[in-house]
Amino acid sequence: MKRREFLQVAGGTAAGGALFSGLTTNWWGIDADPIPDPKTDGKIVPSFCELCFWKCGINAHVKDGKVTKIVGSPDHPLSRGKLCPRGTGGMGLLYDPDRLKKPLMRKEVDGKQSFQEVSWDEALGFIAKKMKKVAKEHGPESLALFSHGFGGSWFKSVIKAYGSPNIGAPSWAQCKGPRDVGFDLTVGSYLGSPEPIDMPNARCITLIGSHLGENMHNTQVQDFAEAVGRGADIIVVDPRYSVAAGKAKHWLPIKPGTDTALLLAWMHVLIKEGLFDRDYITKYAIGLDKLTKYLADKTPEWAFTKTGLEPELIRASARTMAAARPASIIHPGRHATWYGNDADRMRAVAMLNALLGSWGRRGGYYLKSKMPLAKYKLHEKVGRKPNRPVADRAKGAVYPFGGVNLAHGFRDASFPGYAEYDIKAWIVYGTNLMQCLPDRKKTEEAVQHLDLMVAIDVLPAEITGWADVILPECTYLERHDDLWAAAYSEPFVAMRQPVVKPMYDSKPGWWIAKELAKRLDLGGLFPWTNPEEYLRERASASGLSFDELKAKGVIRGKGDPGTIEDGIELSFGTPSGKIELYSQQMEEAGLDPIPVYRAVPEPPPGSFRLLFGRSPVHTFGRTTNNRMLGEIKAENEVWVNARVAKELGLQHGSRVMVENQDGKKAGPIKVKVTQRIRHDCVYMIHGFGHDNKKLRFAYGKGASDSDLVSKVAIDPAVGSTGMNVNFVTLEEVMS
Ligand SMILES: Nc1nc2c(c(=O)[nH]1)N[C@H]1C(S)=C(S)[C@@H](COP(=O)(O)OP(=O)(O)OC[C@H]3O[C@@H](n4cnc5c(=O)[nH]c(N)nc54)[C@H](O)[C@@H]3O)O[C@H]1N2
Ligand SMILES: Nc1nc2c(c(=O)[nH]1)N[C@H]1C(S)=C(S)[C@@H](COP(=O)(O)OP(=O)(O)OC[C@H]3O[C@@H](n4cnc5c(=O)[nH]c(N)nc54)[C@H](O)[C@@H]3O)O[C@H]1N2
Ligand code: SF4
Ligand SMILES: [Mo]
Repeated sequence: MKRREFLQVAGGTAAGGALFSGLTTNWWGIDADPIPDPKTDGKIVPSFCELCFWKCGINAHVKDGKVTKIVGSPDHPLSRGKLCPRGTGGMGLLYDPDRLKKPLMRKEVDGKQSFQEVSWDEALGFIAKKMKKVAKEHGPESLALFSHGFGGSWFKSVIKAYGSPNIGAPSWAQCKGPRDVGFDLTVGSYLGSPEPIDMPNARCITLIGSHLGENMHNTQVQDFAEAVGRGADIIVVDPRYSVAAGKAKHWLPIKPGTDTALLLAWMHVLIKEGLFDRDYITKYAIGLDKLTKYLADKTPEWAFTKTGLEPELIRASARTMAAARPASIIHPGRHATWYGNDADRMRAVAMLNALLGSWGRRGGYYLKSKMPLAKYKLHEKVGRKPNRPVADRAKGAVYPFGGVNLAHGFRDASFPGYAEYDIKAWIVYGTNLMQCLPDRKKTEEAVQHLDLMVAIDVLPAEITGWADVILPECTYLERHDDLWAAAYSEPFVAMRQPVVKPMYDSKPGWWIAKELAKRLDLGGLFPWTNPEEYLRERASASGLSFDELKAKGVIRGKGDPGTIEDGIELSFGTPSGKIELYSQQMEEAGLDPIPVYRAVPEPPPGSFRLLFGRSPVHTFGRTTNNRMLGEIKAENEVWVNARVAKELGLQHGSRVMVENQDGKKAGPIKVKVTQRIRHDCVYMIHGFGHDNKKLRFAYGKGASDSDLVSKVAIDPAVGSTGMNVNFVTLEEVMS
């Protein structure tokens, strides 16, 4: 029998709660003191959203202890009084009947494994004991913390103090890693989140993939809408006619995987036709001569043979973006892990922006500001210092610019002998590794090698079914988190506070972390009894009024000037101190100093490249069980080009199984027959196709693209996993 069978999580019962009354009452008792809501006669509590990672300011309306609606905070720079549909649907998570309700432990009785409800004391006692054993037998470095989402900060502090450097999230090597590295190599800055782009003042915005409007990061979509409303030119490069493409002056339906060729050809046109910002480049950049020479033969005609895009369309779009410079943005995107040559593509994006003179310019990229926050014990280096390197890469593997830990690397290091030492324990906070890491089977196998596996979640996501212990965190509407000092055009500090008390026997992350720390003899990290005490002290040490934070949820600061037009003197964090159009760093690492277009394998005849993206009303798989949002979109479809569908005999609404090159299957899923996608690829929204029955609403609805991403292409500079390299066939299911 497997060491860990996948178990469906049983829901908690009300009766269980009485057993552990010492811990179940809301002894911290801190509903924020809210202000009356004149319209509903209820209360309004300001806080910030966690339906995705953008963290907009919310005003939650509460009546009789129940949240009645959630709206955007007018005071908060990221929401400006508006939310995206997901944020508005936060009650669908709070009142989700499938929520995790009590701590659960995997127990084996007569050879049969099941989850049993236990007290917090038993669950945390067990975890602490196992963690001590792992530390003693294998060293504390053998524990990996996977943590995604703002609430993970408490656990990061505990795990650092415990002595492990192995902390990672899928938001790097499965998301923006290559983008940040591409920009860092070129202009000396990771872009981070929110991206520093001044879209409201842009006169041209070019989107490469980046499907704004479907990708629903609130402020960006507001900014994009403002730019469109003002008549900015929009250029969209996407094999799919995205929502944003519907607003575009030029839509470039590119052959997937060939964007670097297009970027090189665009730069060729800007240089050849003298359309680039020569003064800016002369002052701020190095390597123009080498780049010019390299680009000599990267003509639109050359790019046509790679991308399938008409040379005249390439020229016309290059001229459009140049006419608007420097208020012309090539959007950096976010989910950049596509083909394994992604850092190079993103370098080309950064270089094209440089030729347009957009870095540090109004209507281009601004430099962010941030308000300083006082450090507290939690943020200091305390506890044991790790004395082994991070275990995220194979022995001998070198990713010269992989500055951030690789989440899939910790998974792989759980197989004996892969890394310098083995990972023996996982704590998984707020990330559904079974859906977000490529090659799910490998993730399932990795779990079998562990001595301890803990999942901290709000829902019975697939990952929880593989845990030894499941800890039910309360939702973002029921807890405090640490202060957030955002780096943005205008700096601000925001505070999350409970809108209502935690339901069931769920607990806030800070409480769970604090109780765990105590049992690990690290209690000194949390020298306070309730978080208001800590937050008040930290706010005041940072020169901020806690009472103002509590009343408004946010304090806005005055930013430094962010653009040349505002009066900054530009400097760059690259080795040369300039924009690098030719990268010595890459050359020294044995990689290409100028981005090279490299063809990626093509789907064999009869197969299609699997592409995926976002729904405006869902965040990955974390909202697909949300019944409020499910009313708008309850399942995904697979987009199939109309001509292809005809050839395959598929109708709109036909149900198909999707199978990839490795025999992995997903579905059944409905077909969306559309002219809005090329013939060589199919497309799905990520986050559907849950197979944990305890997600009663989402279970079995649609299909999971993750089940089909069994192959990846690793970026040699970053170590990130390009995932758009899987090919699928469709087979109709007759019912
Ligand atoms: N509503 C909603 N919004 C979200 C999220 C969410 O879950 N829900 N998630 C957030 C997160 S964490 C991220 S990282 C971002 C991701 O959002 P983006 O950064 O916008 O993601 P992409 O992968 O660039 O965008 C997918 C688009 O790229 C196109 N595409 C696929 N392959 C290619 C190609 O080879 N070339 C080109 N030019 N286009 C291609 C697809 O057709 C699709 O339109 O969204 C964020 N916003
Ligand atoms: N196949 C495929 N893989 C992908 C992507 C894709 O498009 N396709 N996208 C990639 C990208 S861009 C990213 S950023 C990653 C994201 O991948 P994940 O980090 O896995 O993101 P989510 O799917 O939002 O999973 C979040 C988990 O946190 C839980 N959760 C929600 N709120 C809370 C909370 O307050 N506390 C706790 N403790 N848990 C909570 C949810 O129930 C869910 O289980 O996935 C990457 N992987
Ligand atoms: S973009 Fe939407 S889901 Fe994300 S934080 Fe803002 S309101 Fe919440
Ligand atoms: Mo992401």
